[in-house]
Amino acid sequence: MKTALCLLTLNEIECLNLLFDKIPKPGPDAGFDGIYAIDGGSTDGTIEFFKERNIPIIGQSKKGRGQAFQNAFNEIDAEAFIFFSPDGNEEIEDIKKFKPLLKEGADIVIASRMCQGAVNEEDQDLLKWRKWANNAFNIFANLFFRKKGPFITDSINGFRAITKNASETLKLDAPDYTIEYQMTIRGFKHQLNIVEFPTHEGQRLAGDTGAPSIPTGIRFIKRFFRELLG
Ligand SMILES: Nc1nc2c(ncn2[C@@H]2O[C@H](COP(=O)(O)OP(=O)(O)OP(=O)(O)O)[C@@H](O)[C@H]2O)c(=O)[nH]1
Ligand SMILES: [Mg+2]
Repeated sequence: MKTALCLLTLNEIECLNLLFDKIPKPGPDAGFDGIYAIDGGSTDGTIEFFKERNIPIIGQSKKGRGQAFQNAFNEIDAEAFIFFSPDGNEEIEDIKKFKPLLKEGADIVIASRMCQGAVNEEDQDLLKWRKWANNAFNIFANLFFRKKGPFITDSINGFRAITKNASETLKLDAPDYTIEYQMTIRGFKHQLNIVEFPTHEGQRLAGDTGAPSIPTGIRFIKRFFRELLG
């Protein structure tokens, strides 16, 4: 199964300098066959970083993380896509866990920060606002859209994979950070086979978040109702 590792970047040079060399080279042991960057218009040297390493770069004429997913589906020749954010949140060691599950028949594979054996970046904190909000969005997705299959614990996480076939079925069009939520909800609606494994979420290594909590939370609420009414 020809699988593409898609690095999603918007001004991530500081983090790339810290972690890129830890990402394995494509091959059977790595769990992917090609590596690509989908870049949202970086101006901090991220693009030059990829060019120096001969990583194919897919640019974006339209802004947004969701748009980056759509560009990956449209422009990369692969049977499956693994999405990876190179900022420290996601465990490089887990990249190889997706392909075997896809080959076993999963349509979507999610690295979960919420299931047994997983770690969320807020687990050390007393007040886990983001985790609680994510759990609330997650429960609503399961409650309103899941028709069969197991309860999904992390319908929002970006560290995930999807087959080309599933991406075509779901016709995803969320332009922003709600793309994963839309993918999981539509996966439920189409009764796709969604599989999770536990992961450890790390802290962002450097740079700034592109997803401030309150505006992003409002987008999630709007996304939920659009999927419910649409
Ligand atoms: N291609 C592309 N990537 C983006 C865009 N917006 C954000 N990203 C990348 O998506 C990943 C996740 O974004 P973050 O800003 O880290 O969001 P987050 O993980 O919710 O927030 P943090 O807690 O700060 O890590 C990062 O690798 C970003 O560089 C975009 O418009 N296009
Ligand atoms: Mg992040």
